[in-house]
Amino acid sequence: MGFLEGKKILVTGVASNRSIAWGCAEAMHKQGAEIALTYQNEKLKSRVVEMASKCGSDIALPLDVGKDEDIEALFASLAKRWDGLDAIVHSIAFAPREQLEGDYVDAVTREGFATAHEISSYSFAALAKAGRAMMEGRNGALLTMSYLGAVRAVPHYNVMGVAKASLEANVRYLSASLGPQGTRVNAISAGPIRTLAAAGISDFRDMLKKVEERTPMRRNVTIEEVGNAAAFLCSDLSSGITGDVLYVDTGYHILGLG
Ligand code: NAD
Ligand code: 0WE
Repeated sequence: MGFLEGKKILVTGVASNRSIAWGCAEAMHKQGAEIALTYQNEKLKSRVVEMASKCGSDIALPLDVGKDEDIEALFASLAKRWDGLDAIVHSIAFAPREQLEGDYVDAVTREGFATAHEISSYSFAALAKAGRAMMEGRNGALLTMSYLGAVRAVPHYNVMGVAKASLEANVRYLSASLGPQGTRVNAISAGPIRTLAAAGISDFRDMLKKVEERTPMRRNVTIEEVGNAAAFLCSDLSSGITGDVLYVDTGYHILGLG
């Protein structure tokens, strides 16, 4: 029997079969969880519907986290299918493309900063707030995806790093706020993975190669590995862990002079 048997888990951020969110959904389904997926727009709908069916689910709902009405409608729809919710996986980030190029001070703008923070950090609190009622009193878990750029200045990651620092602080504040009702809140800080969000980032290949050469395990991490850690953090096996950031990066973050 899987360690997520009987759990109902909402997974956001599936855009392709390379998405970290997909690694999470598959790993959680394997452990016996019931899964619901969300898709950002109509273009992604049919793909996400099909991927939901691969994890035995017929629940695929629209969610653009830039829209308050989408967030409200999501939990209203979910409440019609499920009597409660055990976990939410937030696997969403966005900054305008120009923000992720060149020098930070040259690139940053008021609008780029606001968008990155709204879509990549505020949205996690917004999902926590809207999902709170359905999660109350059932040992719930919230999980989000971060990156090393939250705590180190990584070239070109720029305002996304500042937004990930906000996201990790969000994890701590949400965990203090929701702990009393039994909801735990954590993040995984994943190593670089070739996904749609990484496509078109110039030099991403070089970055993967550099990490592979230097990291303790001498290879990059996979979405299956991130998914398995995510399954653990959304399960009762991690019942004593909240407010924390778990690095799933083949050890890269422990290096000094890599
Ligand atoms: P991905 O492109 O597969 O997933 C990103 C998701 O964000 C997509 O599904 C997209 O639809 C969604 N999204 C963007 N704007 C949205 C909006 N307004 N409303 C709803 N959804 C929106 O890429 P990924 O690498 O799987 O990214 C998932 C998470 O993992 C992100 O938070 C990213 O920062 C984080 N992460 C990625 C890496 C990496 O190297 N790929 C490393 C560490 C952390
Ligand atoms: O969080 C991310 C990337 C998130 C992301 C990606 C895009 C590309 C398309 C956010 N916004 C956008 N906007 C777009 O228009 N990662 C952890 C992957 C990533 O991106 C980098 C990295 C790493 C790692 C960018 C520069 C340097 C390193």
